[in-house]
Amino acid sequence: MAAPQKTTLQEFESVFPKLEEVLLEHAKSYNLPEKELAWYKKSLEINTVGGKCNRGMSVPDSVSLLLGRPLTEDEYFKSATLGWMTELLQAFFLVSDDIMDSSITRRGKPCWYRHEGVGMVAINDAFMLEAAIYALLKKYFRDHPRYVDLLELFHEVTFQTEMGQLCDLLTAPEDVVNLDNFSMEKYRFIVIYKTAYYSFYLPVALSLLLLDIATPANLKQAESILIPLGEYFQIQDDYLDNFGLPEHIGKIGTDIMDNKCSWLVNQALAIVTPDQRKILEENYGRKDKAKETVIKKLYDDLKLEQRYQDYEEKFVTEIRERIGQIDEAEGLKKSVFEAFLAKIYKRSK
Ligand code: GPP
Ligand code: MG
Ligand code: MG
Ligand code: MG
Repeated sequence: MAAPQKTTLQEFESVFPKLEEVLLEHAKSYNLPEKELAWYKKSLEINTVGGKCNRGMSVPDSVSLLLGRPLTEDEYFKSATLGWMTELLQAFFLVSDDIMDSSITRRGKPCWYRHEGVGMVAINDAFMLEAAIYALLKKYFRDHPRYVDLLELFHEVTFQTEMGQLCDLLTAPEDVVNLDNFSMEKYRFIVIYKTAYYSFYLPVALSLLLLDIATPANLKQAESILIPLGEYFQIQDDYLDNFGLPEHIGKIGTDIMDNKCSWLVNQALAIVTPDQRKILEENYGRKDKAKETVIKKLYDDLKLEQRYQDYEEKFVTEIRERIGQIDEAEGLKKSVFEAFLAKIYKRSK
C-alpha cells in the first residue's frame, strides 16, 4: 500500500477558492447587496487565508494517516473542507481576540479591526466567519452519517474556547493588577480551553468522524494526548509573545501590558525574590512601554528562556512515551500524534 501523503500549504490553499465561491453564492442567495458582498469576500480572504494553516492541514494529514494511504480527490476535498472550517473557526476567534487583546498586528499585517474603515464592524465580520462554518457543513456534509456529531462538535469546541477566553480575560483585568489571581492551575484551565480543544482535539475528532470510525473510546484516547499537546502549544505561544521576533512571528507581543496570566509570569512568580516580586507588582500589566521593558529585563534576569527550554525537553520526552503507549486497536494511529508533535516541536513562530 502506498504511504500516506502529507499535504502542502499550496495544495491545501488551492481548495479555498471553491469554498469561498460557495460562501459568496450562499450570501448572494439572500440578495446581499454588492458592496456588502465585496466586504464579506475581503473579510473571508484576509482573515482566513495567509496563516500557517497547521490546524487546517492536519485534517487531511490525519485522515491519510488513519487510512494508511494517500487520499482520493474526493477524500482530499472533503477533509480539506473540514480543515478550512477549522481555519474559519480560528479566523472568527482571532478577529475577536485581537480586539479584546488590543493587538496591533496579525500574520505580519494590521489586525482586521485596525484596517482602514473596519473598526468595530470587525465584530460582525467575526460572527459571519463563524456562520460560514455551518454553511459549508450543511452544503457538504448534510447527508454524512455523522452530520449531527460534526455539528455538535463545532458547537461544543466553540463553547469550550469561549470559556477559556472568558477566564483569560477575567484573569487579566485592565485596571487592577493582582498577581495573586495567577496560578498554574488557573493557567492550565485557560490554555486547555482557549487553545487546546480547537487547535488539537478538533482536527483529529473531525478526521475520525469523517471516516465514521469515531467511538467514545478513541475520542477519549485522542483527547488524552491532544490536550497536553495543545497546552504545550500555548506555552510556546506565551514564550514567543516575549522572546519571539515580531518580524518572524507576525505579531507584536501584548501579554505583559495586557496583564495576562501567561506561562512566563507564572514561572517568574514561582522563583522571584521578594524584591523581584515588588518589581513585578509595580510594572506588570501597565499600558506603559517603559514598564514593559522592566519586566522583559526581569524575565532575562530570571533566565526564563532557559527555563522554557528545560520545560520543552521534559514535556516532549513524556509525551513521546505516552504516544508510544497508544492502543492502535481502537482505530487510532500513533503517527497522527507524532505528526502534530513534529509540526510544533521547537517552533519559532
Ligand atoms: C489564543 O490566545 C486564544 C485564542 C485566539 C482564542 C480566542 C477565543 C475567542 C472565543 C475569541 P492569545 O491571545 O495568546 O493568541 P495570540 O497570541 O495569537 O493573540
Ligand atoms: Mg487572547
Ligand atoms: Mg491575543
Ligand atoms: Mg499569545
